[in-house]
Amino acid sequence: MTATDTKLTEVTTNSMATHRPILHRAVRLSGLFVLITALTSCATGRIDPTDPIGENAKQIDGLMRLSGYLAAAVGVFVAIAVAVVIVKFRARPDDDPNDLPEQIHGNKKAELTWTIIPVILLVFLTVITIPAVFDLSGKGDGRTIKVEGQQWWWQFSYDIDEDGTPDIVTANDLVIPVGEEINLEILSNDVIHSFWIPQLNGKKDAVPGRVHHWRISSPVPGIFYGECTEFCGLSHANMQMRAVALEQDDYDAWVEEQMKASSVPTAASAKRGYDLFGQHCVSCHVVNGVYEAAANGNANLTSGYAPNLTHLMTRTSFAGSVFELYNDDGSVNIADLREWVRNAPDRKPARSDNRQGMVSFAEVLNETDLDDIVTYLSTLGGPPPLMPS
Ligand code: HEC
Ligand SMILES: [Cu+2]
Repeated sequence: MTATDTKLTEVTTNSMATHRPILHRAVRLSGLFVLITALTSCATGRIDPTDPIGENAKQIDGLMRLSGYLAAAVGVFVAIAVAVVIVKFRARPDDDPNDLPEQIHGNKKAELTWTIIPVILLVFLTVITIPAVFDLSGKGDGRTIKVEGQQWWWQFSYDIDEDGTPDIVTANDLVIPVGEEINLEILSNDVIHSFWIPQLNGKKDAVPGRVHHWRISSPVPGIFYGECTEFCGLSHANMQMRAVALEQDDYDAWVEEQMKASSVPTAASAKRGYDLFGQHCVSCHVVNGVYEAAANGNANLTSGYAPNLTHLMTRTSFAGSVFELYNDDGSVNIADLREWVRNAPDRKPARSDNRQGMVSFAEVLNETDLDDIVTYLSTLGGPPPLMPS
C-alpha cells in the first residue's frame, strides 16, 4: 500500500465520522448568516427598499424582482445539479480507487449549452434594463428642487417664482406635493454623496461641480425615509433625509408659510434666546428676516454652510434627520434639541475644527442660556404638516 492509498482508505472508512462535524459547521454557519442578515436589515429600520411607492421605485423594483427570480432559478438549478452529481458519483466503499472514469478534454455540446443559455438570459436582462435606465434619467413635468449634499446633512432649495434665486431653503425634510414628477437637481458642496429614498426612486450620486438630474414622485401623502449611500466621511451613517409628500392644499400652505420671514420674538425668554442666537449662532446659521447678514460673512440664505433655521419647527427631524424634532405625543423634543445645542459633536461625530459640522457650546452657554435658546428655536414656525407615525 502506498501512502496515498492509506489516506484514501482512511477517508472512506472515516467518512461517517467526518460528515457529522461538517454538517454541524454548515448548520452553525447558516445560522450565523441568517443572524447577520436579520441584524443588517434591522439597521436600516424605516428605510425600506422592498416596498416601492413611487412610479420610479416600482419600475426599479420590477427589474430587481425579475432578475432576482431568474438568478434564483439558475441558482436552484445549479444547486440541484451539483447535489445530483455529488450523490450519483460519490465514492463507494467497494470502489477501486485506481479505477478512474474516462478522461476527456472538452465537450462541445455541454460547453455550448452553458454558454448560450447565460448569453440569452443576460441579453434578455440587458434589453429590458436599458430602456428603464434612459427612462429613469429623463425629466419629469413637475417642479424643480435643488438638492445639496453637505457633510453631513441635505439642503433643499425651492425657486418658487422661477427667477433663478431660491425662495425657500430648508434641510432634512424634502417636502413635495403628491402626484407630481418632481425634478431634483442634485449637487454636492464638498465630497461625493448619494441621494437615496428607496420607496420613491433609486440612488443618485451628488458630485461636486456637477448637476445630476433625478425624479421622484409619490402617489400618496406620507413620509419616506432615505439616507446617503456614498461613504462621505465621519458621520456618513448619520446623513439621512426624508421626503414628506403632501396633498396639494397642504403643500400650498407649507409654501406660503416657508415664504414668510421671521421676526423678533416678544416674550422674555425667547427674546433673550434670540439675542444669544445673535451672539453665538449667526456666523453659520441664517434666520430669514432677522439674521441674514452673518457676523463673519459665511452665512446667507444660500450659504449652504449650516441649515437655514427660519422654519426649523416645520421639519420633523434635525441634524441630518438623526433626531426627531417632536416626541410621539406631538410635543417638541426639547431634550434632544437642548443637548444638540449644548454639544452637537457629542451627539453626532463631526469635524467642527474643519468646518464640518456644528461646534460645541458646552463651555460657552450655561443652563439658562440653553433654555432660552431652545425656547427661541421653538418659536421658529411649525408644527410640521405631517408627523411620522
Ligand atoms: C460653526 C458653525 C455653527 C455654529 C456657530 C452654530 N451651528 Fe448649528 N449647525 C451647524 C451645522 C454645520 C449644522 C448641521 C449639522 C448636522 O446636521 O450634522 C447645524 C445644525 C443645527 C441645528 C439643526 C438644524 C437642522 O435642521 O438640522 C440647530 C437647531 C442648530 N444648529 C442650532 C444652533 C444654535 C442654537 C447655535 C448657537 C448657539 C448654533 N447652531 C451655532 C453649524 C453651526
Ligand atoms: Cu454620505
